[in-house]
Amino acid sequence: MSVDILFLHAGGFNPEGLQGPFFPIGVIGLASFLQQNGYKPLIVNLFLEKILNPELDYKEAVKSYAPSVIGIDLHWFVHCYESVELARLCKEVCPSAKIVVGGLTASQFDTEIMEQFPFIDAVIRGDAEQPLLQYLQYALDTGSDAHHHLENIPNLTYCIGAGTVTRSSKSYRISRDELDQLDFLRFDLLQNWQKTFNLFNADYIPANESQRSNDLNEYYNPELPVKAWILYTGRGCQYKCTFCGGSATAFNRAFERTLILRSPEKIADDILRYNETTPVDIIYMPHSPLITESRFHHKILDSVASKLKERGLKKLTLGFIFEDCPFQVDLEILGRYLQLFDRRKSIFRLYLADVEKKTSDFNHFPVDFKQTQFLLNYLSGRAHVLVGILIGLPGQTRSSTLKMADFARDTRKKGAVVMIYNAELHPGSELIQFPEKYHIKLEVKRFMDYYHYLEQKRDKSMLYGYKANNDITIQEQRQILEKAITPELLN
Ligand code: B12
Repeated sequence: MSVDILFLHAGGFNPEGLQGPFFPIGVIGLASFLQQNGYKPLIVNLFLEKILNPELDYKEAVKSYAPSVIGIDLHWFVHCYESVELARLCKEVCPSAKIVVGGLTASQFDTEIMEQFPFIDAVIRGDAEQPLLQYLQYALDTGSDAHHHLENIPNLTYCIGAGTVTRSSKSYRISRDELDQLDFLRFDLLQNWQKTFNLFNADYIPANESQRSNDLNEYYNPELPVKAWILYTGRGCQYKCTFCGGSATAFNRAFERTLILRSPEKIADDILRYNETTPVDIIYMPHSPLITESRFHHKILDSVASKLKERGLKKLTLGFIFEDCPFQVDLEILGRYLQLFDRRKSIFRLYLADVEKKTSDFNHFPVDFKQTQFLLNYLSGRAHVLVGILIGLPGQTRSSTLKMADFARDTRKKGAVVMIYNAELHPGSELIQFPEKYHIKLEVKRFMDYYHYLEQKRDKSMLYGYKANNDITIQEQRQILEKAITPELLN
């Protein structure tokens, strides 16, 4: 089958290293947009394909689609090695196809990527809809003056011949109207789409501590009892958490803006579509009411409730996952969610950095620890709760770690699952941009640091990536906290 543009999600080049089974959900919207404009897109998740067919020859597979453009996502830093190696392979088997990468990480490191890897033809930074459409038109229109064309494509970083890297001066930011026209449920544009729902990230489902092993099949279960997928709510964030590569600061660098949300009606439509037309049991909701204003969420739920009423129904069969730092605690809106969705399936995954305001402020987490405890008491017995404690952050201390351990023990007694995470170093984050401000020493900084780190990795533990000038090491913090949540010590 030949296609105009083949979207590929990488996996399997370093099977023992860090994995990310999912492609960015925005790719479905992108593919739907290109199809609305008369082109033939296809999304292939090679990570999934390799699990379904361990004998799969990537070269043969890629060649068989005879694509004019190959779009590879490089959204999460965990794909810095995988996506580049896939691009290399694609150029080898389809030398005339244009290879373009995009996503958060690619946007942060566009120039370096173009300098290092001549087999990548372009990076699209930030919002990719219009730029990718124009790039596709350029790639299919062989008779044109290439240089002239490329200059006019917004958000594009490219190279002419072996020359210097150029960033087009035009920029594009998607509008709310355009965002509302994208269809994020076009699963028919995805190869083996039904099997996609059998992929899972052990961190999320089931609501348990994750077991990270080196077997790729750990990410796939043909009999998966609970299927989860992502609801598209918008792009970006208004908060400035120092470690986060999806913060307002990081988005500003990559997307030249902070937050854009879809309209509540469109989100409500999608909730109903997931409920009625897909095998999905739980939807993961970014921009949850823990970080986004209640007014927006009331509008979504008003719309869901009225659609349910038209159908003579009172509740959805879906559950939800909220995964956020609890910056807002509004029990009214949370209560409404728990009432309209199936609360027995629903999961709250809360991230906490410290018990002390001083440390939270230093890391720009506008969180009130008392409110968090209030929230946890409310949720106890009402939904599944996971609490992720971030360690290694600048400003954390031995004394605050000990207090955090008490908190972890209490939280666990209330029935929540507690996990401990290294605060990873994300491209574009405040920490990586301004290490001196946070008294940290970076161990990775450039794209090539991430690339080599991931190339050499032989386990699935998380990356930390810097040394903080704290009075306690990250290893000691982990020891203290793990001891506090070991089940035998609970009684
Ligand atoms: C929803 C979400 C998830 C969902 C997945 C959603 C999905 N499939 O898209 C789940 C829960 C599964 C998840 C998992 C992970 N996530 Co996450 N996630 C988010 C969250 C909350 C929102 C993402 C979002 O808004 N996307 C919308 C926009 C930005 O992306 P998009 O529309 O999908 O894609 C657009 C562009 O990126 C670009 N684009 C994307 N792909 C491509 C491809 C091509 C060819 C082109 C041209 C363009 C392009 O064009 C699209 C449309 O314009 C962000 C937080 C945040 N504030 O952003 C974290 C975030 C992106 N995740 C993060 C991380 C680290 C992870 C994990 C690696 C965690 C882990 N350590 O295991 C995993 C990896 C998952 C995987 N690959 O399997 C970090 C990323 C930092 C970084 N630079 O790497 C963030 C910033 C949050 C955080 N603090 O941890 N995540």
